[in-house]
Amino acid sequence: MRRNHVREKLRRGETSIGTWLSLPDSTAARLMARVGFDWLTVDLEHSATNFETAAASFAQIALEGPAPLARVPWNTGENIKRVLDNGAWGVIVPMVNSRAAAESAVQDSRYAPLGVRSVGGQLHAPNFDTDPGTYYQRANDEILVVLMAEHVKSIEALEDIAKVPGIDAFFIGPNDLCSSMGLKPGFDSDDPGFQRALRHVVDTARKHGIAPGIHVADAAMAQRRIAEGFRFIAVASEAGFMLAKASETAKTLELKAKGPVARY
Ligand code: 3PY
Ligand code: MG
Repeated sequence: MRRNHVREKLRRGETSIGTWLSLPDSTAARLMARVGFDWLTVDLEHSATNFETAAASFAQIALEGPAPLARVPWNTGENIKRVLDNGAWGVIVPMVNSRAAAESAVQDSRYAPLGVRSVGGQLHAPNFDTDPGTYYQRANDEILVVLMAEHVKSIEALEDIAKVPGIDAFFIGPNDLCSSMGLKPGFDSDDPGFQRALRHVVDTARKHGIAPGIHVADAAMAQRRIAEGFRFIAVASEAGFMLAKASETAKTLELKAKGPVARY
């Protein structure tokens, strides 16, 4: 059975860099899987992607080498079970704002005796290049569990959340975090409260042996966040990269845009 290189890297304290897949398209997943990122996260929270398209994307990604991860639409057992059973190597769970929410996300991601994940599915084992029996035995050691800290409530509860065993990384969603603080959504803010929240996540995560993570807009911001101690970094998204390059080209050719484009 293949090892989850992202979980291994994070456990060694190394940095792991990936990106987001926002488009419901397994062909885009295949192409992005050859660029060099450690992992690709299929976003089922803010996209049109359904479980079927996600499963096709997980397969393409796993075949090319990176770890296929899934951001689930919400923290429920159904969502977590379906992405894992369809071949994701890990889950990124949005808006985990309490210890109880963290416990349920971890439990839903692990088979007994560590959790309550139900046994079944066809596509998990092939994505780890193994048979179902081996997968059921070893999945608890390989599945990556990332909880999102993207609300002031999560920042306030983080010390308590971090005590839940089995969390691999905390991942800051800067847009939602800004929004929950009454700030304009964005990847960064000069607001002292926002800056304090980021430091608190890095310090709390480190103290508990959890990797601190964050979504960034571009390579320069990724380098800055790595220097600040973040270890699990998502850079933009395939849609963001496509639009950024297309906009730059259109601008050079003095074509008129309809408006600014989204970056993730
Ligand atoms: C946010 O910025 O809120 C996110 O969820 C990024 O992934
Ligand atoms: Mg968010």
